[in-house]
Amino acid sequence: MRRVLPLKMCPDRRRGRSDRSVATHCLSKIESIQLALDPAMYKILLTLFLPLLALSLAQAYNRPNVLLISIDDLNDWTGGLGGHPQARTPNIDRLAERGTLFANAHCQSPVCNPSRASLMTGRHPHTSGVYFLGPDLEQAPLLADLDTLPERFAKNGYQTLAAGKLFHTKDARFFQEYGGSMGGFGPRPKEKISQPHGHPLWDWGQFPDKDEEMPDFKIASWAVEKLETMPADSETPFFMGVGFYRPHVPMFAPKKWFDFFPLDEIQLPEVKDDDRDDLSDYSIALTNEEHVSPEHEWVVSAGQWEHAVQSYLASIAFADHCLGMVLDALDASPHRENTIVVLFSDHGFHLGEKQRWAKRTIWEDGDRVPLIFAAPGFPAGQKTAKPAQLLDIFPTLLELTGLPEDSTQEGHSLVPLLKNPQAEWPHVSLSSFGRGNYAVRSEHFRYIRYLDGSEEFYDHRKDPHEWTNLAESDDQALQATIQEHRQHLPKEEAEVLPGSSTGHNAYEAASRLVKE
Ligand SMILES: [Ca+2]
Ligand SMILES: [Ca+2]
Repeated sequence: MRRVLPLKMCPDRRRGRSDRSVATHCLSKIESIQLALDPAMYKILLTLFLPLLALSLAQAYNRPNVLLISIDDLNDWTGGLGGHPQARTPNIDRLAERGTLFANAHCQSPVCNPSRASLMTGRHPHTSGVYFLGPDLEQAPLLADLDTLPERFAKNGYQTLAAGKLFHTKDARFFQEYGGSMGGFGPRPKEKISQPHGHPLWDWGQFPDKDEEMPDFKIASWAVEKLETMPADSETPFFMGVGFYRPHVPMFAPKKWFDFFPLDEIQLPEVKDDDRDDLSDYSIALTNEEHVSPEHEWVVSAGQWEHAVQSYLASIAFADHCLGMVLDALDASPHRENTIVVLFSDHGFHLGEKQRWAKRTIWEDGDRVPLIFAAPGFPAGQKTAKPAQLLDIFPTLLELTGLPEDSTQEGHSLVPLLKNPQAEWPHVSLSSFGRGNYAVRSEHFRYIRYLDGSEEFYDHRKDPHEWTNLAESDDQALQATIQEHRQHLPKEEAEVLPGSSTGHNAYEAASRLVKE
């Protein structure tokens, strides 16, 4: 007599076939066994295994698609996060209305490469040693052999495809199908528009003429076409990545996006002139020396502050429009009811706050990011202030899609918060910028400890701009709270893997202030 294999043991599963095709295949095998068995024995076997088979088939057929959308260098200037009163993000806001907005979400590193390497592998920078713009995750010994997020889904029967920037570079390595970067950071004019000196990408203004010339428009159009043409009754669910490049510099967008923000009506970020007086020399050096972004003093004296803020707002509005194209296509497609949508940015961005520009700080302006999960079957229109991390995305998606749990992941599944945004949540968010420099963000506080031992502590209930450093407060209750936050600092820290980058240079420059 031949033995009937439970579905989990069906050998076809090991040949990389989708759950759905495996289930169908196993069903046909069971049917063929009927012919070889005594009818009574067949009935007993059927009674034993049919419920299991039915469950497995239902799981395979119902496994949801994943649409993972990234917006590069977008800080909290969105409707739901309230980072800037003039931010225009109707599509980010409508996505938030469909799911849960994590209003206290933070990157693990305020630079593209380490942030995305961490998100895509589920490992902190202090585990991998990838703290800065280099090395690439494939050059990091601890990351090289791990599944990245799309690879894990591919191994579990998903069709994976992407266009634009999901990883820091070379996305084609990690997706089965890659539509291209479509021109990446986009076309540039023959001469710079606003910042004549400095890094070639550092510029802002109205350019080019039409949306159709923008890479993000092409990336959105690629996704629209895929959503329109992928059959709903496909055997395999999809994992689609859509990575937008704006508002990353150059902060260029066509004129019509600037017209929403007349220059003479621009509201500048709230900045306190003496904000840096309560910071350590190390803190200031790490976040300013050797950086490629323009100096705040130059931006102000050149009369460019309003124009740069306008350009960032216009770039966000344009990226949001491209997001809207994709959401419209999803809604018009048969995939709407069976697709989990996740939206994130890889880190924050300063536009003059703490007298500086761009990323590369572990303050709220450098770390806070939009993070939205809209998953079928979960409550909509929710917002939570519990601390969330970008490296929570990986385990959350495993749980939402019913893929096997991965205990090596360093993040936490956010599913309890998708069910109840007020759920008990013992976790904090941890960010770093170089070995020894960490920020611990809890529901109400940010604690920072730098390599030289200097500390900062901010109470977000009273001080959303992090103007008042309370680290040396005499208040005993507050000191006890600070001590609680210190407990979350990593106990083990990987060495900084070598590379050539702004982060490496700033870290090196600040190290002169560390006493032996
Ligand atoms: Ca970025
Ligand atoms: Ca201050």
